[in-house]
Amino acid sequence: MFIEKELRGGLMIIRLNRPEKFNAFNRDMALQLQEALQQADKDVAVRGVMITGNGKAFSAGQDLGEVTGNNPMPFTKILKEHYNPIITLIRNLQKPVVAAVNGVAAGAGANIALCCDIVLASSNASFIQAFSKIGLIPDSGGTFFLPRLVGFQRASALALLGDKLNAEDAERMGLIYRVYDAAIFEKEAELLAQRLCAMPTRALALAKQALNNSAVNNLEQQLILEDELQLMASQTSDYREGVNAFLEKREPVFTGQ
Ligand code: LHQ
Repeated sequence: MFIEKELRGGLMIIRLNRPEKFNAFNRDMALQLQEALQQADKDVAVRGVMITGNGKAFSAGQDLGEVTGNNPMPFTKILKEHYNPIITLIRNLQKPVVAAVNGVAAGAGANIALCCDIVLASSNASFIQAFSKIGLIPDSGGTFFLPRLVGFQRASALALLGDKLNAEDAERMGLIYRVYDAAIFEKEAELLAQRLCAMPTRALALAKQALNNSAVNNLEQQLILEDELQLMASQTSDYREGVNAFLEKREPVFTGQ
């Protein structure tokens, strides 16, 4: 299997598993990742997802062996059937998705990480919009997320130059949420992801939906959407539990419902 799944409590840990190829994506790996994300979305026992890489890298993006040689896979097939569904699945997943970037994240590998709800990185990690170095343009949502994360100027520079950005610089420019020293990274990333799993899952999903739409809505549309989604949040049992726990001066116990 090119994707490993492990359920720890409410957290589904998804590990990209082609370490000898720096977790570069071939078709099977892309389809297996889609399947794992779909399963995480459906399974009520799953309250959050963490994606990380086995070995030294997070992911080196597209397996360039698959697009070269005698029988190369057509580009549009790769985007339509591999990467675009992965990005859409992550953004629409009704649970928080954390990217735990353990090493280099390049090309589509970088952009899969950057579309996650919270991006954490090891001090060993780096981010490369490697596309321009081989004559391509950023895909897998790169041209959508990059300018929204770091502003147009930095997005342009990263996309055009394809420079390697280390984790500290990525954190400083707001590309990612947080970098941890490599020695404590795995533990801290899981702690944060587990924390999310104990939170009001429905409300997190609704917040995610609002943020997704904020990229395209104007203020008036966004205020209307917040009104609709807040009403839905207020009808969850986790909302009642949150308020009761506050009034009773105790810690809330959220069930995700
Ligand atoms: C790889 C790869 C790789 C195969 C490392 N493929 N083997 C969409 C539409 C359609 C087509 C094209 O793509 C896309 C989306 C994209 O993602 S385009 C961007 C594709 N990715 C790249 O261009 C990155 C290529 N890789 C690199 O630049 C370097 O390998 C990085 C910077 C990631 C790591 O460098 P190093 O730390 O020096 O490691 P390395 O280069 O020695 O790689 C380790 C092994 O992994 C090595 O295998 P080997 O058998 O020689 O030890 C590499 O061949 C293999 N590998 N990336 N994308």
